[in-house]
Amino acid sequence: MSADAELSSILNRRQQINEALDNGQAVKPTFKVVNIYTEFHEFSRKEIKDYQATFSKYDVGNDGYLDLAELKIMMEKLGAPQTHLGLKGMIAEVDEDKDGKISFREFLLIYRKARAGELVSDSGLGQLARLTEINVDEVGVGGAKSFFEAKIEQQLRTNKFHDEIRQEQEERRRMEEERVLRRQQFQQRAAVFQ
Ligand SMILES: [Ca+2]
Ligand SMILES: [Ca+2]
Repeated sequence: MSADAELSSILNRRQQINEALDNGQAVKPTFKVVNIYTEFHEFSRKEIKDYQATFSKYDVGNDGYLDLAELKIMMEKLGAPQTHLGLKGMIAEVDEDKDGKISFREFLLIYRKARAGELVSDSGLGQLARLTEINVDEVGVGGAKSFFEAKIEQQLRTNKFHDEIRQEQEERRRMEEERVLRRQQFQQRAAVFQ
């Protein structure tokens, strides 16, 4: 859903609630509105739009889900056909609500896992992520692989960078504690001589 569509759906819902309340009707709780952009903060808006375009392209039935048949065709089109069991396994790996199909949110989980280095590169989902992440026609499958590995490496470097910052903060905190302790010891010794 685009940001505009998301906003208008929220506003519509609010309007419905207001009208229902005006008419003295009970308001049924709706499902939680999940903001994709907030939940997947590691992706830029552009990246999420690109993933959305990929998702829509293969959601041929246009119902907002990739079902097994659509995923099968998708993997064939990407040049990485999977067995029936393989396809079921791919869905199960991200099917958090267990409805047997992949919602857009679950689709994003694939890329989250891929970037965190949590997917085996040659597994079904690993191939899906790699082959859709970039334009394979432009760089070829080999280029796609190295591009994707570079992306994972970049992510790991970012994590390492954060680790280093944490370590530095920890080190500073420890030194400050030692400084306080030394001053206390000094003051105690000084008190003895007073
Ligand atoms: Ca569908
Ligand atoms: Ca699902």
